[in-house]
Amino acid sequence: MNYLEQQTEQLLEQRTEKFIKDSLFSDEVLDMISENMRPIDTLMSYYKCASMEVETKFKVLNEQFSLKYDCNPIESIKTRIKSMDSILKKIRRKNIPLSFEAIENEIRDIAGVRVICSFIEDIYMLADCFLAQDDITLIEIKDYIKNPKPSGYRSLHLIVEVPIFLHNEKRPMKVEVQIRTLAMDLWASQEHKLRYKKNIPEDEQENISAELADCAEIIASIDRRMENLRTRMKSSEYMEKAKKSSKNIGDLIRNGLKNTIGVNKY
Ligand code: 0O2
Repeated sequence: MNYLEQQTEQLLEQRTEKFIKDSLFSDEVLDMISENMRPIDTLMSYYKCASMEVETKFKVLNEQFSLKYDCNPIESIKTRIKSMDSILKKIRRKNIPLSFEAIENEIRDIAGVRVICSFIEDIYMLADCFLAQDDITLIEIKDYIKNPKPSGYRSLHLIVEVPIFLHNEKRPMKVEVQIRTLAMDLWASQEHKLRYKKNIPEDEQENISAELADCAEIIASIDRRMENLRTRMKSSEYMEKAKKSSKNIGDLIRNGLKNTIGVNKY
C-alpha cells in the first residue's frame, strides 16, 4: 500500500468510526439515558460493576485458600474495560448491528478480568471453585491451555454472566475471565506489544511470529516443570510428615506396651 492509499484508508477509518460513534450515542436508546450520562457511559459503568463483582469473588477465594491451606493460588488480578476503539473494531470485524442489545449479546469481553496464578493446576482449581458459585452462569469455556492458538497463546477463558445489583434492578452482565500462569502472561503481554508494532517487513514478521510460537512452547515446558517440582516437593513433604507421625505412633505404641508390660509385672 503506498502513502496515498494509506492516508485514504486512514481517513475512511476515521469517518467510519465517527459515524459509528455518532450512531451509538444517538436517540436510538434514549430510554437508557440517565439524567447526566450518555447511554454508552451507563453501559460501561455496568460492565465496570460486573468486573468488580468477579474480581471480588477471586479475591475471596484467594483469601480462603490462604486461611485454610496456607497457600495463595493467585499472584495478581487485573481488570479492564475494553476501549471504545477496540469495541468499534470488533463491531466492524464481526459485522455486529449497531444496537446496544446486539453489542451486549455479541461482544462478550467488554468487561475483562485476568487472574494470574503460579501453577497450571491452580488455574483449573480456581475455575472450578468460581463456576460452582450459584450466581455465576457459564456461557462458554475456551481452553487455550489444552488447545493453544496457532500463535502459541495459552490461557483459560471463561465467558460468564454475573448479576449486578442496581438500585432498582438486578442485571446480568457478561464478563470474560482469563486465567493464566505468570509465564503465560509474560508471553501474552510481550506478544501483544509486538503484534501492534508497525512498519515491519512481512518476511520479518513471519520470522518473529515463528520465534514467538517457539518461545510459547519453551514457556509451556517451564510451566510443566515447575508444576512437577511442586508436586515432588508436596509429596516428599507429605512422606516426611507421614514418617515422623508413624515414628511417633511407633514410639507411642512401644511406650504403651512397656507401660502395659510394666503394669502386668506388678
Ligand atoms: P484486548 O486488548 O485484550 O481486548 P469472542 O470474544 O469469543 O467473540 P475473540 O475475540 O476472537 O472472539 O476471542 P478469543 O480469541 O477467544 O480471545 C480474545 C482475547 O484473548 C483477546 O482480546 C486477547 O486478550 C486474548 N488473545 C487471544 N488470542 C491471543 C493471541 O494470540 N495473543 C495474545 N497476546 N492475546 C490473545 P482482544 O479483543 O484481541 O484484545
